[in-house]
Amino acid sequence: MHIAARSPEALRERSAYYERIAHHHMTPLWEVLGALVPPQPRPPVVPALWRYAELREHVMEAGRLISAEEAERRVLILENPGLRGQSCITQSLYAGLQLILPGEVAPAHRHTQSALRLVLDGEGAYTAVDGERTTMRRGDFIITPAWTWHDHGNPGDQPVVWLDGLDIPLLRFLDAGFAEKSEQQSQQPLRPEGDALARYGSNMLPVDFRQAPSEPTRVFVYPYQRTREALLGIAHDTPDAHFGFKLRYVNPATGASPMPTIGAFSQWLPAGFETQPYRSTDGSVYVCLEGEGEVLVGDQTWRFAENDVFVVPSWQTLRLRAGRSTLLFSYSDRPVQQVLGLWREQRL
Ligand code: 1HN
Repeated sequence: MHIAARSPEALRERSAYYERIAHHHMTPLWEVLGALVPPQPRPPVVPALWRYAELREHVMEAGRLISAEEAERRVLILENPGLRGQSCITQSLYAGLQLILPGEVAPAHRHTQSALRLVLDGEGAYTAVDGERTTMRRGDFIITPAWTWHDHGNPGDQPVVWLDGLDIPLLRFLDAGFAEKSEQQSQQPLRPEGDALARYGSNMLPVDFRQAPSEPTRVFVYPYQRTREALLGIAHDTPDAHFGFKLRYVNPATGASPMPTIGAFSQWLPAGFETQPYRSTDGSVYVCLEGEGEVLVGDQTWRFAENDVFVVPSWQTLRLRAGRSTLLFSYSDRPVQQVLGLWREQRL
């Protein structure tokens, strides 16, 4: 419907009215309705890429400026250029690069924010989650579900760097954040390394085990070797036109995402493979674990290489081209959108 132009006098009258109602903390919906209920997502998030080769020296420099203990967590946050100052990479998710040097510990604490780690550089550190340690190896996907005690340590001889992914902005939005520090620097191991994976991650479960659907998985490490084996084991087949070969990480007891707020995925793109344009409502963070290629988001193109991180905003069209055969990890808030009945995708 065409709306007739208003006279300057009518517009002045309206402005004066807006000022009067502002004193009562009211504002007219009709001035903001289009922005509040857009016909499709209009994220303030912009596509962006971080090159690890350029970041590494800055991450290592943080190791000379502050200890892990003093920092509590020595992390450089990857801030979306469209959301500077907000500590987020998408509207719902956080990403950062964490460094732990030989001999250091990052003290035990817990919080209602859920975290994932993707090990990028160096070996020999560990993460402990609720009394069990796991050695961090490159490409390992490790989780610390909400309210689990966790600490990190590096008894090895190399600096270790991983990507942290958390649901910090989502919990901030919900005002549901709690945190506490442990009295202990490092958790006393209650079980030997590998216990959870043997018990809950071997295509079997303890005979009397029952789990509520929303509980996080007891498996807290998804070793890279197993991820690669799974992807290479299906790569003889015809690749999906939009994904290549893409698998999602699950809670093996339920088939749901490992944690209720963050979904995680790995995909294999054969050398030279190019995906068809695709978009979905879950803004996603990608990490290249192997290979190199090109990513096209909207009308922006970047080359990516190992350990590079890029972000694809909600509902923006994504195309990927692998140079060499390529393994990409990604994470998003998809399980939240799915449980609310909001998630949409479009294969173009
Ligand atoms: C946290 O606990 C870790 O445990 C990393 O390694 C990053 C960012 C904000 C709040 C807590 C960790 C974090 C964090």
